[in-house]
Amino acid sequence: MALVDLALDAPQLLQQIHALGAIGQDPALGGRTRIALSDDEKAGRDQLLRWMHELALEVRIDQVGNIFGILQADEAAAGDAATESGRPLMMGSHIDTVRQAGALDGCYGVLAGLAVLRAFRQAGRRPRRALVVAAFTNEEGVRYQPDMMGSLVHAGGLSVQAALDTVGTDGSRLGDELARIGYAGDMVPGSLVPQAYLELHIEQGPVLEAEGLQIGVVENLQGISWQRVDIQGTANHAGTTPMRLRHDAGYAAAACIAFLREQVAATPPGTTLATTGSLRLAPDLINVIPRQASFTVDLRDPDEQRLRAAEQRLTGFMADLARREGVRIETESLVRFEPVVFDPVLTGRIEAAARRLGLSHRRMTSGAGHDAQMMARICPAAMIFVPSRGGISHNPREHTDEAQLLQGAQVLLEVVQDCLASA
Ligand code: HGY
Ligand code: MN
Ligand code: MN
Repeated sequence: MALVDLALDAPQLLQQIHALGAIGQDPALGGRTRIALSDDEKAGRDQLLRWMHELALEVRIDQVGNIFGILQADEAAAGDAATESGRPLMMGSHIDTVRQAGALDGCYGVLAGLAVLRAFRQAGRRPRRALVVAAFTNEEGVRYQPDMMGSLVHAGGLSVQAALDTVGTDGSRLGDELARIGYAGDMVPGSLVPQAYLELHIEQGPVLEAEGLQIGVVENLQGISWQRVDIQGTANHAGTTPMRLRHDAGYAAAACIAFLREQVAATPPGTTLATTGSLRLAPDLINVIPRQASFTVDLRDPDEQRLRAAEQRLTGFMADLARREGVRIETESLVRFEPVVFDPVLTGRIEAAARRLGLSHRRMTSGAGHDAQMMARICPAAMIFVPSRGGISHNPREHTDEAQLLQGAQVLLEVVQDCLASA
């Protein structure tokens, strides 16, 4: 029997997902692009603030642009704000995107959180403890590294100044862009310490759909290692330089990328993932042996030892390759987050909520990084997944059926009610 005696405004939630998805849309290339702190992302932020004000939420923006919409508690029932009993229950995610993204990654969790607060508003009810919806800055990390930056600063893992001084892949300074779009707030990051943090998100992978399940109870999240590799070789004529005399940065980069693929395929139990998403050659001309290659490496594994072993294998391979090919190889670590285990009490509540609502579910690991992994540093945190069609994400074809989106939001509301009832 569901706990919930509040009703989600389903049409409003679906309409807002659609409306936010229209911001930054790219009819020519498909999908939408709202890279962190771009004009398109500002437009998304502005829209989110309008929706928060429509709900008469207290809106606060911190010094790295994290946005918080707050529904204050019923004074009579609320605990002491200075103690655990008075701490808010926080839901959230992000509204920045990768390039040509789907409409759901991040946005779904933020707007479902708003839908939960709207359920209280429309019932004329205040919760026993404040409810907060957060939209964290720069979750994707494609312009400014690291990813999950806003929630990392909130959790105390990166200083405000270091975040503001971060230089992007386009040479811009994060703090300048934040001021330019008008989201350099005054709230000190981390001053909102939640009693618990819940993040509803699309799975972005194939598991739930493949198993015909409706809800993912996310109990852990894999470790992430991002690095940039710069290889310096020697430009030379493609037609006159014998193969044995080349110092070919392009070949060396390709050898590293092939090594990564072969290594993860050959290493049991096959949980390590390796991706090169960005590769640039210079001078990038058909008849010139590349002088320079620059590429990224994204390594992930739920197990810290295996992730570290994958990093060490690549380091050893590159040292040997540099000697063989007479090139110089330099690496820069961009992101390094260890695997995270979410709060067992919260995952138990999610599992119980799915069961009460009669939704099929399973415990699972998150392949993607999420703000919840940063919030887990300062409070109990957990995630709820809904299926992704074809396991597709970071792609305009990202899709989850409306019924599935609403089921996920219902579970979120149910878990919030459960947390409030047990507070
Ligand atoms: O990279 C990630 O997993 C996340 O989408 N930032
Ligand atoms: Mn996301
Ligand atoms: Mn993403």
